[in-house]
Amino acid sequence: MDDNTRLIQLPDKGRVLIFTDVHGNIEDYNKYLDKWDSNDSDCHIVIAGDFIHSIYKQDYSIEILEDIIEKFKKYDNFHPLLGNHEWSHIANANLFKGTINQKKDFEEMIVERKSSLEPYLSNYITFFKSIPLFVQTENGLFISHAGPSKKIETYEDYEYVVEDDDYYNELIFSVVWSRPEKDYSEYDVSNFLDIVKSNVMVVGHTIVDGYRIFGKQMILGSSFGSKKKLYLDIDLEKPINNMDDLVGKLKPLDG
Ligand SMILES: [Mn+2]
Repeated sequence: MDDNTRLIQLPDKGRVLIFTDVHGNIEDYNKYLDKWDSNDSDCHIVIAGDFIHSIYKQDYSIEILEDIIEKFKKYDNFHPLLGNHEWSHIANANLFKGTINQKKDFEEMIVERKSSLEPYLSNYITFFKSIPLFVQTENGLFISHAGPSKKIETYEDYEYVVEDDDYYNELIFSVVWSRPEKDYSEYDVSNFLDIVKSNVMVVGHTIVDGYRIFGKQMILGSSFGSKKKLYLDIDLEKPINNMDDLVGKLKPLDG
């Protein structure tokens, strides 16, 4: 499979930092970014989706998004992934947290800050369409915002998700929305990892305090909803063969 924008493949060289779900929290965002050496091209950083949409009054989603757009253009070692909150704008799909329509709130915030919705929203959507869904590392790790999707049953299904540019089908919906237990089992995680030929995977999306292990999957809690905020700091030259190898790479945001 060729490298394209939906799948980033990292070689067995250097280091990768992974954090997720900052949801407009610029304090956490800046602290994670401070841990990254942008000028070292072998030092990668993965933001595993849902960097926009806060339910709090102090919502810095636009500031974070514009910083991510700038860094994505500037650095080849900067990898923001598509989450369901970014996807909601591509698909023009309302997204509710309780009674709050976060897609609509975000659009209203654009108007407030910029005094018009366009061309800003269209530019943001173009950006969301340009970012990857997955990062896979040579040393055994697969990174995604959510999932795996149970609808990916074969390598051909996976190839279709990676190479297609349609954002409106059920398959993409399930890739950015699927949650453990409700939408997939530990067996489904193993089956997906066999298809993509990785050893373990890491996702965000579902709120956990710090992290949770679900079979061969780690659910990471880096910011939103997590009291114990954690990120991963991985040496790409050492193999990640199992969950113990991955758990050993967890670090606290503060400390
Ligand atoms: Mn999510």
